[in-house]
Amino acid sequence: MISTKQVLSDREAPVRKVVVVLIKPTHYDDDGFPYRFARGVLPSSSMGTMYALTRQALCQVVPTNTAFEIHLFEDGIGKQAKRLARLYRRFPEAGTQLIVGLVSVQTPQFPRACDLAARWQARGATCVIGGFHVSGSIATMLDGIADPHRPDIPCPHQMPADLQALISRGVIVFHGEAEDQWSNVLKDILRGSPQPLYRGGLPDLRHSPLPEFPPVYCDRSFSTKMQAVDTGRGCLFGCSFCTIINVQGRNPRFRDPAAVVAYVVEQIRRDPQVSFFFTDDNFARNPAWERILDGLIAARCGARFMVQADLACGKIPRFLDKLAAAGCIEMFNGVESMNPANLAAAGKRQNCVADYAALWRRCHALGIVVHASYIIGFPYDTPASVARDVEQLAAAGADKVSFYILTLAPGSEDHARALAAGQVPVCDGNRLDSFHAVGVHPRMTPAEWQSAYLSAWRQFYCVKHMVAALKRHSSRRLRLTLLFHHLWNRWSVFTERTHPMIAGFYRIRSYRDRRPGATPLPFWRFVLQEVWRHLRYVGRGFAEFYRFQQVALEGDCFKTSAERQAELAGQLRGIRDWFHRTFGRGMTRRWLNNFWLAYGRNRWRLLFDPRTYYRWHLKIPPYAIAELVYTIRFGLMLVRLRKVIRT
Ligand code: B12
Ligand code: SF4
Repeated sequence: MISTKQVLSDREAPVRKVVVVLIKPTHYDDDGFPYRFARGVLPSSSMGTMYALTRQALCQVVPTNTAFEIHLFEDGIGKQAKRLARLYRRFPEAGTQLIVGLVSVQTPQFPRACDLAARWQARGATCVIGGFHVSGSIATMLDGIADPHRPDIPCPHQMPADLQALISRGVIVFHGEAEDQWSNVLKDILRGSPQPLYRGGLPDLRHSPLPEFPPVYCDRSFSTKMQAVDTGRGCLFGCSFCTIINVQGRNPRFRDPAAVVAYVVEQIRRDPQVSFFFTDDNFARNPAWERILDGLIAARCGARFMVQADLACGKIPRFLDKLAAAGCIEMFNGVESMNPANLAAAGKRQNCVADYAALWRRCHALGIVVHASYIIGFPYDTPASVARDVEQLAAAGADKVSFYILTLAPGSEDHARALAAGQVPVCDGNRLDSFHAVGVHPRMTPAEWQSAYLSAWRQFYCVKHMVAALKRHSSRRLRLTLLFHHLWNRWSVFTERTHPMIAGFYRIRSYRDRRPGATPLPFWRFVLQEVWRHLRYVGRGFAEFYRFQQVALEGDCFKTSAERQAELAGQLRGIRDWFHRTFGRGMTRRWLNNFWLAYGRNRWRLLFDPRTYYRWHLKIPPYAIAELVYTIRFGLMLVRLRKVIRT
């Protein structure tokens, strides 16, 4: 335990070193454990940006005779959380001024960020919090939205209570973007006279630094070599559930296109396997899109990237062709709903459902994977309408769909209106993570709403739709990538029971790190839960592996399999056929999967009524041998394809 006296005396020592710790908080699961994984998926562009800005600012504001250190940590990644805990124990440190930045805190992460701030304050740190929760809440609850196209958005003009509580605890609240103001905040902290609230506003991005990632941050912490970077911010549309327009504005601002191209080329020179995610919410409406794409085409750097764009982007002359020529492999489209009445209610007027199929066919022809987002919980949604929409999405040509639950996020027009009407559900932000049904829906109970969401994932990621999506693409590399994404989505939702955009690889739970105030959990119960969780991993691992094999084989991911599929269709027809299927040139899993499913359906009857069901048991050995042979053959195929898989 550190005493207050010690913290104070360490603070009073002359400052010889400044340590800035940037932390991206995670959020808590329903049992109060932080969502934390052995490996994450993507390095955070917000962390990269804040690192670059902090390095630049400290060079300006720290006196020359004072050293400085910057540390970056993802609270949601096991290895980094351990390093963070080690660093935490180092403080208070005599002669060191400690500043902790809680970075890119979204609404679900806000409770965790508050807990982290309290812990670090106890070690003598000055804490600053920024990100979408703070900026969105202040925009709609304190400042109010002045937008002639969206008049009469109500605003109480009061500092939101959760932020006021933080300020009164001495945490500095940062509203807006850090580019122009962060150095002033650091200067004030070093002088010992920080303000409680800073406003970064909407800076001109043309010459602001691009993200930088120190090697120690990326070191074996992420499973992909994808770098997230924004080439612009803001969106010109006006969807009522969206926070982005109220935080980043409706006049898109953009980075210098030449700087973006030079950045991409430099990153590829350093590591040819790197790919990019341009995180702009609407790349198609970045006024500099054409200059960026032309630059990438001219650079011939072999860039591969994904973008987000609206569903009317196909109407922009040259956009799709140039996108593909520059190396786009995936486009994320905000479909949100297939029901025009829902789209009208959400103010999403740019989406025309009848045009989706044609746009997506063009994407497929250009070798771009179509990733759609679909939100469940609009006023006209019912479980049946959602199921119909999912079929429609698959038929229109969506290769991947990310499903979300409609969430009243602070900072959105919907939230502001609900607040004025006294209809904001009582819930802490932790559950506003877009995969928990929170609040009241006019046509679904909370349980129906949650189950419509889970059913949508199950329905879209069935073997039939996954195979159809793979077959739309002529490039085998793209088919394999898509296959892994499908597998990833299934694993995150059904095994990790979270959202693919939050999940990482292999969940880690620590008994000691729980949300303050969570229901007490005896240690023996925790151990039992952990044992069950790992047994589940094994069971689900097998199930997904066999499903994965079937999709890979039927989706023509391997050269030899396609032409033999038809031959091996139907049920097993005797010993010769078994040899042919097990050791022959072609492979298909349908007959094996059908057998195991039928076997599983008999459940306990197979044990308790062996006389009637003995035939089933007799059938097991040939199927089991075939299974073993398939596993080996499939493993060898993957080894042969390891280069493609690695990229
Ligand atoms: C890319 C992205 C993702 C990527 C992240 C990729 C990556 N690792 O970088 C992925 C797909 C993983 C993702 C996931 C999710 N996302 Co997201 N995401 C975005 C998106 C489109 C861009 C984020 C970004 O990189 N911005 C660029 C950086 C530089 O901006 P920034 O983070 O805002 O930081 C600036 C300021 O906020 C400020 N600032 C931030 N932190 C700090 C700290 C200090 C100390 C200071 C001084 C300043 C400061 O200065 C920064 C520089 O200007 C935003 C929308 C948007 N336009 O920002 C949504 C957004 C942030 N996501 C959102 C959501 C809801 C989620 C998910 C919960 C969705 C889900 N169910 O899975 C998850 C949560 C994941 C997680 N644990 O963080 C919401 C948040 C809403 C809210 N009110 O909190 C947003 C706003 C989108 C929306 N629809 O409204 N997301
Ligand atoms: S198109 Fe996307 S980013 Fe733009 S306002 Fe609508 S939801 Fe927000």
